[in-house]
Amino acid sequence: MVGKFARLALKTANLDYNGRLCMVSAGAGNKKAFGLDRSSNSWEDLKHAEVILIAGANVSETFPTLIHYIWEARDHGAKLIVVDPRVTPIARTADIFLPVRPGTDSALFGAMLKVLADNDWLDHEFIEKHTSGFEDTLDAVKDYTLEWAEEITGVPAHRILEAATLWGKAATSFLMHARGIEHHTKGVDNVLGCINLVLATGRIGKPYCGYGTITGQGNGQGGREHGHKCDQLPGNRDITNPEHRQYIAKVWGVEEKEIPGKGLSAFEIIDAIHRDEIKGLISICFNPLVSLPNSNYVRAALEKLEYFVAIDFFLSETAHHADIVMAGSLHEEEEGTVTTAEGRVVRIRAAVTPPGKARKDSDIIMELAKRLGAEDKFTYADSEAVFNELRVASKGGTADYYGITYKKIEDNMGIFWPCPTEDHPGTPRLWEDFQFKTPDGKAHFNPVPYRESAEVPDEQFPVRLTTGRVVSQYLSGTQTRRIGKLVDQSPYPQLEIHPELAAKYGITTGDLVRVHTRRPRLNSRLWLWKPFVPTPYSYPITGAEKWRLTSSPTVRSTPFPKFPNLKPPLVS
Ligand SMILES: Nc1nc2c(c(=O)[nH]1)N[C@H]1C(S)=C(S)[C@@H](COP(=O)(O)OP(=O)(O)OC[C@H]3O[C@@H](n4cnc5c(=O)[nH]c(N)nc54)[C@H](O)[C@@H]3O)O[C@H]1N2
Ligand SMILES: Nc1nc2c(c(=O)[nH]1)N[C@H]1C(S)=C(S)[C@@H](COP(=O)(O)OP(=O)(O)OC[C@H]3O[C@@H](n4cnc5c(=O)[nH]c(N)nc54)[C@H](O)[C@@H]3O)O[C@H]1N2
Ligand SMILES: [Mo]
Repeated sequence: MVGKFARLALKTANLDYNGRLCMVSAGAGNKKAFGLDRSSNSWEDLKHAEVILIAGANVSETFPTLIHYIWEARDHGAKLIVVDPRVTPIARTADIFLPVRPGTDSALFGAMLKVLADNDWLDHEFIEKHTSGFEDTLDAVKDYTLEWAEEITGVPAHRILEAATLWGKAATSFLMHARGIEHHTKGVDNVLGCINLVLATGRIGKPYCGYGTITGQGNGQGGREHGHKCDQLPGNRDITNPEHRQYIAKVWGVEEKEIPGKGLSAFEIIDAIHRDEIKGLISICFNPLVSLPNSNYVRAALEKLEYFVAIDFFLSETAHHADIVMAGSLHEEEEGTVTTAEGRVVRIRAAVTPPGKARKDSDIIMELAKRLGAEDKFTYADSEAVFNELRVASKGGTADYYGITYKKIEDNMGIFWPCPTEDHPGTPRLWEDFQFKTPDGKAHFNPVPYRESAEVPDEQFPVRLTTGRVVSQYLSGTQTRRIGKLVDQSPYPQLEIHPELAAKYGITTGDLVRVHTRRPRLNSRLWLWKPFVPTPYSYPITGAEKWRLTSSPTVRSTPFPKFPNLKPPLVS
């Protein structure tokens, strides 16, 4: 609805989604390799994989529902490899923990690929029949020795070898990654580095073998499939492709030329406001003042707008700058569907009605469309009618929902796309026929020569800073910073730092420190890291112990001190 509203009611090309700040590198990497942006498997496959590799994902704190699947796999004997600069709760339980320096993952994956090739742990038949680009990809890593990788990544050579050996010798495996490797100027490289490991061993499209990115927000997957992006139309169609435009124009009942072309992406919109090219903005479900980088620059843009509307159920930092705030609805107040990290379309139901004068987001959009003279395009009786239009709009696209109905979702506890016809059961495991969605129908290896991060430490800024989440706060915190117990657990953004570095600067847990970066500075309380301790646990681990291990926050050497008089800051 939002995509259609922007194009047909507001008549703007400039619409983008907050996944731009989230999984967009994974989406781009997946499209390059497979021609499709979806996790390859249902997590049922994860439960029976022999080896699981998790890179740049603090799953215990950020995706607790996944933990259940991982433990089940562990109970079946799965080995776990974790790649993260920090000892996260899941890293505590790993068989092999690879503590990379931030920004060096592609060197690690490159060296692992070379080990696979040197030992001939390759699936030659799969590579020959179903992929392209293998030779060039191998050529790009020919000099990536273990010693070289140790030098770059800081991970001991023998541990990289152990990880590659485990991966190489396994019969089945599952690889997952999240923002830790994706939020980089070379996020796509990192994603492709992972995919190369999966393709080299041919472990895709087969039972208990799989690969996928772990999505972020509730509908992070569905939100990036159906025309909510500046270059996209429903069904993952390309807004610059004349045939795709024709098709959607027909579904929407408009002339093809009425659909605007490719617009600006999220941060480009902020730049365009600064250049006076955009003067009005509507923000729905978005708190860019906190979530976009360079907040002073974003604030100046919001102030510069002639007209700014925010649709939110709480007065976020961003909404404070709005001319008009419209009280929208919670997820619990709307009917609809959500597409999970697995690519499974599920129903959500309204449990409560919006209080007071708040209205459902969909009602607000329909009312605005009416007042903008596009009422005839927004005459949906209910959420099922919106979904039924989406089914037709996505038909024939790569993200094909046509065969998914509310009833089928209900009867099957969700349906996996693509699902092209009503008698199609949906596709929990992609690529079983090895027919990839690339132009040549093959999965593509992509060479990943290692390059440095765009910004590296120097004399003036000698330390790496990376960002991450805590279990008790959700994103910009609009919702969780209002809940007392959660605020007690994480009253402030925290800085975590290795004890050796803290000692060097003469600072300790609980200190208030000021961090200067090449962009605005940050005041934060300090929290010390526990240095890495090799896994002291042997399997099987049982019930309560599992939960103790993975449900408590990232290893911190002392509990965070309480600051009872501090209220959570409203404007960060
Ligand atoms: N409680 C809670 N849950 C959430 C969210 C939340 O805010 N709070 N947000 C949701 C959203 S939108 C998202 S996108 C997901 C994010 O889920 P995750 O990606 O799991 O979360 P992050 O904390 O951003 O980062 C993941 C890990 O990457 C590591 N890391 C940092 N730099 C590097 C690097 O260069 N290489 C590697 N290998 N690792 C690195 C960090 O140490 C961190 O442990 O979580 C979702 N779930
Ligand atoms: N420094 C740093 N920045 C980051 C990240 C990081 O790791 N570090 N992570 C990035 C990532 S992965 C993400 S996903 C983005 C998230 O960026 P945002 O999407 O801007 O963050 P949220 O806090 O989820 O803000 C969503 C807003 O929508 C409102 N909202 C929630 N649900 C609804 C709804 O159903 N209807 C309406 N109308 N409003 C709703 C909330 O109250 C909130 O104000 O942040 C990115 N920014
Ligand atoms: Mo995200």
